[in-house]
Amino acid sequence: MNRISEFATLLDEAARDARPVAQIDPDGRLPLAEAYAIQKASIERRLARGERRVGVKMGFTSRAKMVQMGISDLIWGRLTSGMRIEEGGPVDTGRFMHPRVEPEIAFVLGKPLAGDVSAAEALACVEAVAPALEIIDSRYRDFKFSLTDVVADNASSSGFVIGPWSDPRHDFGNLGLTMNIDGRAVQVGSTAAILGHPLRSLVAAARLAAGAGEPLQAGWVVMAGGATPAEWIRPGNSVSIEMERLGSAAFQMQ
Ligand code: OOG
Ligand code: MG
Repeated sequence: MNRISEFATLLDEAARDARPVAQIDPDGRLPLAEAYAIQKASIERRLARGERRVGVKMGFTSRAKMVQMGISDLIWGRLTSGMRIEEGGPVDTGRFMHPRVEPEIAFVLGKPLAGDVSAAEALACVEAVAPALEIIDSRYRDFKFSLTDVVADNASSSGFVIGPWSDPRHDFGNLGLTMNIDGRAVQVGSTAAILGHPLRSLVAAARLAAGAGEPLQAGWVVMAGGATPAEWIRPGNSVSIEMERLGSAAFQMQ
């Protein structure tokens, strides 16, 4: 087995069994392209188990997240059907190691979108936008990683919850939001924290996904990235995001 499939298997099994592993590249020696190849190979193992590819997630698109995790490069990961959590529904905590949650905005595409596009071209391909929550659960011990570690680990993605879809023609570039745990607002922010406007995250997703030979497809979801720092979550927590005009999304940690 070569290094790529070896690390892909390690990370996929860590996620599947909810058992954290040591960092694979603590000193950041691995080429970034190899880290993305590991990510791709680990997602292929999920697809081989019957999950479907449903979109892309962006990471470190806000300063708050970059500062929290000490990484200042934009990264992306692959979303599969197994990561989708029903809005309002219970989430089995046993599938996580040390989960965190962050408030995001999600796009669903009505048309394929690829390459170097303008914000206007990207917007024309968006069918709808929605408030969303992402559950991240790094496969590395103590949630510690280098840039290449987290890229190989599919940008820590573990679950995502999407609220009601809205018409994207009303500007969503500066919508106030709160993230609540057990009825208490634990983070307050705005969609403007995501690269100044979340559409910029979609533009980057179109470029990066096409560059990897996997252009964004009609029907795919794109998660724009956390607007605030992430918060730890535990069994029993009730978690929600409330976004100005777009409404709310929630889940319950069982
Ligand atoms: C990496 C994932 C970053 C975001 O929205 O910025 C991310 C991590 O923080 O573990 O999902
Ligand atoms: Mg995120």
